[in-house]
Amino acid sequence: MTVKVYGPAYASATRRVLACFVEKGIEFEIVPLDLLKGEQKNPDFLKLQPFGLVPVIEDGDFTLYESRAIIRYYAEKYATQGTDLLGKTLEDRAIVEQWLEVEGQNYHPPLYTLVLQLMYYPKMGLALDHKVLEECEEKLGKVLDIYEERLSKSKYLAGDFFSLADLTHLPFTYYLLTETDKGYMIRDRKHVNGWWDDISNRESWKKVLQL
Ligand SMILES: N[C@@H](CCC(=O)N[C@@H](CS)C(=O)NCC(=O)O)C(=O)O
Repeated sequence: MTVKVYGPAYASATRRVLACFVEKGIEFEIVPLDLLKGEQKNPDFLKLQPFGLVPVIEDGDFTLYESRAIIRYYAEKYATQGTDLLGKTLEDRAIVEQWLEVEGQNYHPPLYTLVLQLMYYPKMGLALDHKVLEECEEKLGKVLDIYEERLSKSKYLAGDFFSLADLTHLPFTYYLLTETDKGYMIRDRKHVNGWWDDISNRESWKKVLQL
């Protein structure tokens, strides 16, 4: 069955879901929403996603929001179809979960603020808060030092296999490299840089960027 993804396809959290769908070979149809017009706050959409954010999926009569919950669900639902994104054992799965949590709790918050300020503030005519930017860069740098150590020992975050733990990093790291002047945070760390080149060159991610 074709899964409906309420988008737009360029939104970073939507891209997380689409990368998972392409890896798993899941058929999907994008239902575009105009975020600039605020369509995500329309009463009909709020019935699907009460926080007024994309993405949301509709799979038959099953509805789910929160991109990380969606990718976990489909990686499990189609465990034997397409790329295995969870590993083979319960322990593999636990390590995948560990790094998914690290991404959500440690990596994403400072990265989100950096990207928000550096990418969107100028377009919105807002002044940058340099103190906040410095704090976020310091926090993200400490997280990336831990990644560097980890990736010096294993090819991917959860082990020697590409998994949801890596995939979840794609959308916002992409912005850091393409929309800010902070790309050196990735490029100057040898193992993080090699890992990024590997995961961002996957066919799935290239396809998502074209959607
Ligand atoms: N934690 C949510 C975040 C979703 C999110 O922030 N979506 C953004 C697009 S990437 C959005 O809908 N922004 C519109 C708005 O803030 O009104 C997820 O991962 O699904």
